[in-house]
Amino acid sequence: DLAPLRRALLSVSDKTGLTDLAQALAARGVEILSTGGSARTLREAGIAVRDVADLTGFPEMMDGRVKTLHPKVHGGLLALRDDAGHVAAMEEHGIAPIDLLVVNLYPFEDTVAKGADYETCIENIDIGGPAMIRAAAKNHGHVTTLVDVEDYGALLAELEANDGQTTLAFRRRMAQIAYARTGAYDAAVSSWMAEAIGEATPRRRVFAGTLAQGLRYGENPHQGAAFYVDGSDRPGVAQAEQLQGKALSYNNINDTDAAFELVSEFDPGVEAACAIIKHANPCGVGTGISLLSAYRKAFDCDRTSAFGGIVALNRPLDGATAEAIAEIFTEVVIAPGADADARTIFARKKNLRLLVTPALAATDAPGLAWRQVSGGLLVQDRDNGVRGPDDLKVVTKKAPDADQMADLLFAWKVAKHVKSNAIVYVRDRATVGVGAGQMSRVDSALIAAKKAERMAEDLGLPEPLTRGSAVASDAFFPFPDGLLEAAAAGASCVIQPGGSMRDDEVIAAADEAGLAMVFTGMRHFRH
Ligand code: 93A
Repeated sequence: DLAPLRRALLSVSDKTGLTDLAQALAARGVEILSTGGSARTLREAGIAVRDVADLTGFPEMMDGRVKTLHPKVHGGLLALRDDAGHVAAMEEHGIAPIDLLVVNLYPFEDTVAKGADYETCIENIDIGGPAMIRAAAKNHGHVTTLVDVEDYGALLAELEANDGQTTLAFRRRMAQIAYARTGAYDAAVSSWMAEAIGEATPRRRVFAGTLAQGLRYGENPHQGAAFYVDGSDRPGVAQAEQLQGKALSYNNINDTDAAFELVSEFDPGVEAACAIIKHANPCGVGTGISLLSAYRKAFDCDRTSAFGGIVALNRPLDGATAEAIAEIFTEVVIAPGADADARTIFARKKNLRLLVTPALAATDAPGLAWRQVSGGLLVQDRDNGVRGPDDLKVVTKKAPDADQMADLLFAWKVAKHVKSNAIVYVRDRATVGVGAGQMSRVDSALIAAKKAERMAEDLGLPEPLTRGSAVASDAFFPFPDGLLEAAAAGASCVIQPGGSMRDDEVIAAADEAGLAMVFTGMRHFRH
C-alpha cells in the first residue's frame, strides 16, 4: 500500500506555504517539477526545480493556456506502475512517473467575487490544473494529489511516519478531496455563467459551494455540519463581518439568515425596522422612527420568546438600541453597520455575536433557493415577490383607511417570512401576534391571538392588542372559519392572496363581520 515519492509536480496559484513544502520534499531527495510562476518562486528561495517546459519540450504558450497539457505530464500521472504495458509505454516515450501532484487552481471564485469583467473571469478558468488533478486522483493507487494548502502539513506528517512514502488510505483521502475541488470548481463556473448570460431557469444548474467554515455540529450535537458559501454578493449572514462573539452555530446561521432577509423588506429610508427571530420564525417585528422604538415594539410582541433570540436591524446599530438589546440574553445581532457607541456597549457582552453587513439584501432580486429531500435537491426561484399598495384589490364593502393599509402591508411583508400556515396580527406597524407553522390555518389564527392575550396580561394592558388589528394570511382562507377566528380576536382588516373556490363565502363573512379585506393575488407559502 505504500507508494514511494521520487518526483513531484508543483503548480500553484496560491503560493502560500509553497517553498516550505518544496524545501521539505527536496530534503527527502524528491525531484521537483514546476510551472512558470511557481518555479520562479521556488528558484528565488534557492530550491532546485526543473521546468515543465523542459520536461515536455514545449514552451508555455498562449498566455499560459497551454503549459501542462502534454503526454509527458499526463502519462507520468496516469501510468500504472505495476502494469507491464504502461511501463513499456513509459519507456518507449520517455515518460517519467510523477508521484505527487500539488495544484491549486486559478482563483476563479475570487475573481468573480471581486466583480471582474466577463473576459477576466473566462481567463481565470483553469483547464490544465483540473486535468492534472483528475488524472492524479484517478491514479491514487500510486499518486498523491494535494489541492489545498491546508493539507501540506498532513503530507509531510505522512512522509515522516512512513519513511518518505505515502499510504493508500492517505492517497484515497486526498483523491476524494481533489474531486470535491474540481467538482465545486466547475459548478462555480457554471453558476457564474448562468448569472452572466442571464439564464433564468433553475434547470441545468448545479450548486457551487466553497467551504467557509466547519461547524461544531449541526441542528443537534450528534450531527456533523459545515457552512458552504456560494460566492454570491448578496448581503447577509454569509457576507457579514463578525465583530465579536464566538463562532456561529448551524442554528445561528439559519436563524440569522431568516432575520436579515425579513428586516431587509423594510426600506431604511422610510422607517427603522427590527425583527427578532426564534427557530427561523419572527417572534416580533416592529418599525418606528428610531431603531430603539422599532426594537421595543418588536420585543413587546412576545417578550418570553425573544429571550435567546436573533435580532436583525435595517439601519446601522446605534448605542441606545445596543443598550436595550443588551438588557436580555440575545444570541446574534445583525445590522448594516454598527456605530462606535454600539460597539463599545457590546464589547462588554463577550458572548453576544455582532455581525455587520455592507448593505441590506435586495428582497426583489432574483436568485435560487435549494432544499434537500431524500435522494435529491429541490431548486426554485427565491421568493422575491413584493406587493405594494397598487397591487391590492379591495374585495369587501368596507375599504381599509390609510392607517389600516399601512398595517396590512406591514403584516404582508412579515407573513412572507413566517412558516406556513402563517397568520400575523399587526397594530401600529408592529406585530402583536404571530401564528407560525401550524397544519391548520385556524390554529395559527388561534395561537397568535392567544399569545396576544398573554402579552396583554404581561404588559398590564386592558385588552389584547389584536383588538383593532390588521391580519395577514400567507395563503387564502379556504373556508370562512380562519377569518372568523381572526375577527373574533378583534381584527378589523385582512390581507390575503384570495383565489379560493369559496372566496365568495369568505368575502360575505368578512362583510358580515364588518371587516375590510384586500387581496394580493400572490401567495407566500414557506414550508
Ligand atoms: O491555463 S491553464 O489552464 N493551462 C495549463 O496547461 C495549466 N497547467 C497548470 N492553467 C494551468 N495550470 C495552472 O497554473 C495551475 O492549476 C495553477 O493554478 C497555475 C500555476 O501557474 P504558475 O506556476 O505559472 O503560477
